Amino acid sequence: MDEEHLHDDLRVFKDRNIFQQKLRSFSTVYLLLALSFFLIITLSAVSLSRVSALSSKLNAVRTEEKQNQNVSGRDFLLFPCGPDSREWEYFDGKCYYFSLTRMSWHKAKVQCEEMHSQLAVIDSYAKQNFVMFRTRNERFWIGLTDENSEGEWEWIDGTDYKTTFTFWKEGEPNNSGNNEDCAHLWVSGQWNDVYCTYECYYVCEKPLHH
Ligand SMILES: *[C@@H]1O[C@H](CO)[C@@H](O)[C@H](O)[C@H]1NC(C)=O
Ligand SMILES: CC(=O)N[C@H]1CO[C@H](CO)[C@@H](O)[C@@H]1O
Ligand SMILES: [Ca+2]
Ligand SMILES: [Ca+2]
Repeated sequence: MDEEHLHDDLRVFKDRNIFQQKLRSFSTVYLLLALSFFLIITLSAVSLSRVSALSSKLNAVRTEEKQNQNVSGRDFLLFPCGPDSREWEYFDGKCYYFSLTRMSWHKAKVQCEEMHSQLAVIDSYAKQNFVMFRTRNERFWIGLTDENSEGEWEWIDGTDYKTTFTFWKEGEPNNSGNNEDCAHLWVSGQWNDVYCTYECYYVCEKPLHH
C-alpha cells in the first residue's frame, strides 16, 4: 500500500515536471516572438526615420535648385531676350537687334540670318513706333524689297504687303534712277526706297526663345 502511494506521488511529480518543462519551452517561444516583434518595430522605426531624413534632404536640395532657377528666372523677366546679350531688345513677344555697323541690304540680311533672325518686318504701327523711337533719324534697313518685280514690294517673311501696314515717306517709294529696290527707315522713321548697295544700319528681329 505504502509503496503504491509513493508511486502515485512520483507520477504526479513527474507530470508536474513535464508541465513545467512545457511551460518553460512555451515561454521561450513567446519570448522569442516578443523579441522579434520588438526588433521588427525598432527596425521599421529606424528605416522610417532614415527615409524621412532622406526625403527632407531631397526637399532641401530641390528648394535650393528652385532658388537657383528663381535667380535666373528673375534675370529672364528683366531681360527676356537674354541677360547676356545687351544688344537684343524686347518688344511685344520678339527680340530686336539695332546694328552698330553699316552695310548693304543683302549683307545686312545675311548678318541677321547668321544671328538666327531676319531683317525686321514692320507690320503694325506699334512696331513702327518702337523701331523708330530706337532708330531716331538714322537710316536702318528693314526686310522689304521690290527686287523681284519693280513696284511689287515684298516682306522677306512672306507677310502680305498689300494688306499690311505701311509707313512710306511722302513721295516714296519713287524708284529713283530706276534703281531703288530696298527699303529703309529714314527721317522720322518714315520709309524710303534706295539702291540696295547703299550702306546703312539694319534692324533684325527674332521670336522670343528660351
Ligand atoms: C526719291 O528718293 C530719293 C531717296 O531714295 C530721294 O533722294 C529723292 O529726292 C527722291 N526723288 C523725288 C523726286 O522725290
Ligand atoms: C541653376 C542656375 O542657373 N543658377 C544660377 C542662378 O543665378 C546665379 C547668379 O545669377 C548663377 O551663378 C547660377 O548659375
Ligand atoms: Ca524699286
Ligand atoms: Ca526713294
